[in-house]
Amino acid sequence: MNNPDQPVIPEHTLDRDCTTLSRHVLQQFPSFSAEAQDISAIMNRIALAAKLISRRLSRAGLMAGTLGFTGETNVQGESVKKMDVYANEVFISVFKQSGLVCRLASEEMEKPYYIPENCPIGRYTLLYDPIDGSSNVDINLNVGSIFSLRQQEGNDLNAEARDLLQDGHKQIGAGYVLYGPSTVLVYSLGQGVHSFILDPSLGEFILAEENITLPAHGPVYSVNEGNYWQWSESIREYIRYVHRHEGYTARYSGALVGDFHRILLQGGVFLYPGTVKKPEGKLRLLYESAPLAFLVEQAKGRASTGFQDLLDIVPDKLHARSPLIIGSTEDVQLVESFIQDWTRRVSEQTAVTSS
Ligand code: AHM
Ligand code: MG
Repeated sequence: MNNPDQPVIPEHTLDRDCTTLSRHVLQQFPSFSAEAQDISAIMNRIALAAKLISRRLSRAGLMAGTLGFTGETNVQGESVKKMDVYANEVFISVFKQSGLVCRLASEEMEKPYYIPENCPIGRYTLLYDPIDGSSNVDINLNVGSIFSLRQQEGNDLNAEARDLLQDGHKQIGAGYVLYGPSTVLVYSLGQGVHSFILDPSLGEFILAEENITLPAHGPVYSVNEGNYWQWSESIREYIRYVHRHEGYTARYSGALVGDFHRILLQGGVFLYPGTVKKPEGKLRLLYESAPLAFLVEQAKGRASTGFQDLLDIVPDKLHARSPLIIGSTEDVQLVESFIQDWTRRVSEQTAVTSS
């Protein structure tokens, strides 16, 4: 019962406002260890990068030098946008002189970027896609940033970062930032998936939802159907199946982070399959697909290439690509069944023809 002599304090609101990202990260660890402090500091720097990028995006149409292309092409052969360059540099800047992260690797840089003053104290590598879905920047639609944290192994700083060529289970943590009507940060350190909303008046990410879990099935399928003509028959069969059955609805924004966020909260499946000419698909494993696979598994969903769990894939190079099917367990399984049935039928047919 309330004590009439005490002021009435809106406890719930205050507790909520005080559950900031850094406090939440520290709560993920059993003790206030050096590791806990390091990871909490790393997450704080990522949050700072997110705030800087969010601020620039919100003024993009008003400031000079924010919209459009630079005229350069990145290591992927894609045209670079001014916002890609800015966001890539923001991540580098926030980690300089931090003693936290020795090495950064991003979609926009051919080779990993070493920060000598942070090594060897900082034994982590941060992999990131600074602006995911950057074709949306110029039309004021949602974009994102994706990140993945790995332990740095070995001291061979000048080589090809071969220690990063390991499966997705090796990630210590992963997450993304969605720059939409509000700026949302979602992360996992292997103990559930948690989301935070940026409160611009406080300049803090405040807890929105803890331990997010996906339903086993959802109505949404999210795929670029303009690629229909390039797909193998297995994906076409799946698409014809959803067209002919009640209960499915299509949603596709052109930015993986936004499309994945919808699936995470409401269930369903996102797919970016390979094509006949490019069986590895478009999305990059280490800083796009694997971090989201890490999150989806923590949220009781699944991520697959069609043949195996995405987290089991070992990339052969830093910018390796992989097909991605990600979302609710039953929906991912349905897509896999089309791919695997078709592959089995083709190999049986080939066996008959060649015998
Ligand atoms: P980007 O990181 O260079 O922006 O490319 C990745 C994006 C994803 O966000 C999105 O799912 C996909 O590319 C869209 O590609 P497409 O236009 O072929 O559908
Ligand atoms: Mg991307």
